[in-house]
Amino acid sequence: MEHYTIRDVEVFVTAPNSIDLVVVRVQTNKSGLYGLGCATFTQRADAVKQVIETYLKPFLIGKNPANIEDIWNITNVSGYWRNGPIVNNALSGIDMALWDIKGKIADLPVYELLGGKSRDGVALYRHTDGSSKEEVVEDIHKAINEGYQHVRCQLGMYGGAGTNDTGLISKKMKGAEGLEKKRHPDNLREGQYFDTEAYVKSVEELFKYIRSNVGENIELIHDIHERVPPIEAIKLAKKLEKFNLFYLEDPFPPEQLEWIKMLREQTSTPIAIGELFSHPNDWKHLIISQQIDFIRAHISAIGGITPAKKLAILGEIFGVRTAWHGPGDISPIGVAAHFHIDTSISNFGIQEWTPMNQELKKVFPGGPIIKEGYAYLTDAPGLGIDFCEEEALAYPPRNKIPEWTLARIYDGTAVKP
Ligand code: GCO
Ligand code: MG
Repeated sequence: MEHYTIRDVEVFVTAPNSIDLVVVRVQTNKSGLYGLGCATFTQRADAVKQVIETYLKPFLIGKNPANIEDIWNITNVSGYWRNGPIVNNALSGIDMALWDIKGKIADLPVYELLGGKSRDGVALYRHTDGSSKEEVVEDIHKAINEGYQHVRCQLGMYGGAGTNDTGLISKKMKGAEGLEKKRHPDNLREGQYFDTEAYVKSVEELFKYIRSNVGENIELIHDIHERVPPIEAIKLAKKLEKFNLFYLEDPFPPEQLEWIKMLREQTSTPIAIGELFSHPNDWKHLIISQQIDFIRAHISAIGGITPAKKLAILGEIFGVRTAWHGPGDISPIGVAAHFHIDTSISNFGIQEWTPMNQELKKVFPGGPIIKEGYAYLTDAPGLGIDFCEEEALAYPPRNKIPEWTLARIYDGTAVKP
């Protein structure tokens, strides 16, 4: 058996879709044999890069890339403090790259290393949105024509439309669906404002309109995005029960998961949570006590493929399916990693998919085939996707806090975004 060693670890931050993406490339002693990984924590991209370059790279050079499990565990404990999103993303970049290398050495796609195909295509959902219910239904019809059988439906993204282009809400503002938003105090501070109550009222209206205009033959998802007081989320979940959602996402933030017991007692609307999780204690109790139906982890924020496959297995044992987080702030390498796990596990639920622009496709050639609401992996070895450094240089990182995270409610109070 040929002996390989890690020769170099490189980190690139690029923004082909105007979102900072963190790419890791692990080079081996065999010329041309390298692995790619996603370490994208877009709101803290540079911090992740520093962790890899300063701490992980010197430690990894000379190591045998085959020992993925050991490398994950020893780098995870190497900082003593652990299970946070910045270091986990750094571990993820390395971890995915090592799985990519192992697949290339074996001349097998990663899903084969994970147990082979449990399905022939990965069912996807895409986002639909609009600033009126009519616009949302129009977008849903478009998605159906594209072949999607599952769609996420938001009215004005999270918390309802209503910010003017300066991000500041003027005093008396028409919210989604003509719902009056509350008047603000004077001297409003900067922020992305939304009105909790107007939002909750607008969502029931939205789903009533969707079901009466689109019917029952489409699976609907809605993301509360942890933006409302817990009791409001329970109220909303009960109101939405009659619309037969595929799942309702993030009713509560990770800091207030104890509310889920009350929610479970009052509604059977399927619940999905997890994109903000980074610590095993975030998901362990929730899954073991069957308090969620879908685990929505952001794979790089928990540390990559190695922990994600274990999380999927825990879910399988307790009847919880996967719905990995797949927004625009994950690189196509992370997306490919999703699909390899989705293709092989038995408890796959659904996969969030954010269509790629041409710039992304140039920077990340190869990858899965997306067709009529399904993703199909090729038989290319490893993760089956590449990275073009020259192209990436054309899209320098932004390195700034995205405005949408600076969420405030009508009186200026900062809230979870
Ligand atoms: C989703 C998410 C995203 C996040 C974003 C954070 O369900 O796709 O909620 O939209 O807000 O990924 O950076
Ligand atoms: Mg979400």
